[in-house]
Amino acid sequence: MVDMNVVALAGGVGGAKLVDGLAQVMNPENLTVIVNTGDDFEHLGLYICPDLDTVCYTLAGIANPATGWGRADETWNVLDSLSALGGPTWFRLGDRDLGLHLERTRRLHAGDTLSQITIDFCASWGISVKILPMSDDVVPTWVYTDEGELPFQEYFVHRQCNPRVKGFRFNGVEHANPAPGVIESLHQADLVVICPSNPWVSVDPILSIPGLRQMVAERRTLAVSPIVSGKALKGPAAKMYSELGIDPSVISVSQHYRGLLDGFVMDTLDVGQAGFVEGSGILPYVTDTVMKNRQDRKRLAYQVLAFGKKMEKSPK
Ligand code: FO1
Repeated sequence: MVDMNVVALAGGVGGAKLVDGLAQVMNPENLTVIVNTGDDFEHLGLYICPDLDTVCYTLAGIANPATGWGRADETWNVLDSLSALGGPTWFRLGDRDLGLHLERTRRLHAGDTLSQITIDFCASWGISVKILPMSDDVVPTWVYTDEGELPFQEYFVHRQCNPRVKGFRFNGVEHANPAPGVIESLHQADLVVICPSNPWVSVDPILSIPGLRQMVAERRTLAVSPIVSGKALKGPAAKMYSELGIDPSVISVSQHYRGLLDGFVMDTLDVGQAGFVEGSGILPYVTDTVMKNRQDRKRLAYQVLAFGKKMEKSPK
């Protein structure tokens, strides 16, 4: 078991996999996960928090293994009857998943905070790792595209990431407060791990909460690349880089987090770029970063922590 206090910054499926690995090799009380809430949106009158749910379902061992999001052993009776009435089915909500959205929405309407609801849901799921939303304020991500500005899930799911991106906006982020526990966890962090999540729409919203980028810069921090040999393992990260005129490489990702990183974990397929990363003052660590199963997650997490422990805090 590793005794460092670790804070992980995570978004969707890729981040949840590494968090699962970290939870397998650490004492749960030493691990805090700050989760992106920029993907959150209201749909069918329900308030849906996809990245919080993906991280929690994964840690609870009930995530759909095929998609990474939503529940395992799911049924679709509600969506089928909704469809028969002409309702929108582009965002697929399964019967078990809907139970969570109904209860979260009920409690939010009753005045509970997202962070308190998350604490209670994690207790119900037997998750002892601390899971914190980045903020209890609503900070929806909007995507500027060649077809105009789209709310995140409209771009990501309804339009299947097809529109060409021009930029992103985290609505209201400048007035958002870190959720309770976020500042304290970063103060106590021996290591901050930026998970292999989409830098643009999963990590940047977290870093854009006032004060958080500075706090991360002051900690010993490493990132695990979500890009392997120019491609994202899942989702539109590489496509976004290209559409923004940036080469979708591990160097680009390490530069995306410039000023924050002491170390950078990249895949063996990108070993040729390790020298460039090191030349920019960031210590590279090359290993197999593709997590095909829970054993891969555990192995990568162990390597990341061993690297983080050895990594010196470099002056930034
Ligand atoms: N992603 C999809 O591509 N299609 C879906 O129908 C879909 C439904 C869905 C339902 C609940 C949930 O928690 C996540 C869901 N996601 C779906 C993923 C969601 O779009 C996330 O924002 C992505 O995983 C990016 O983080």
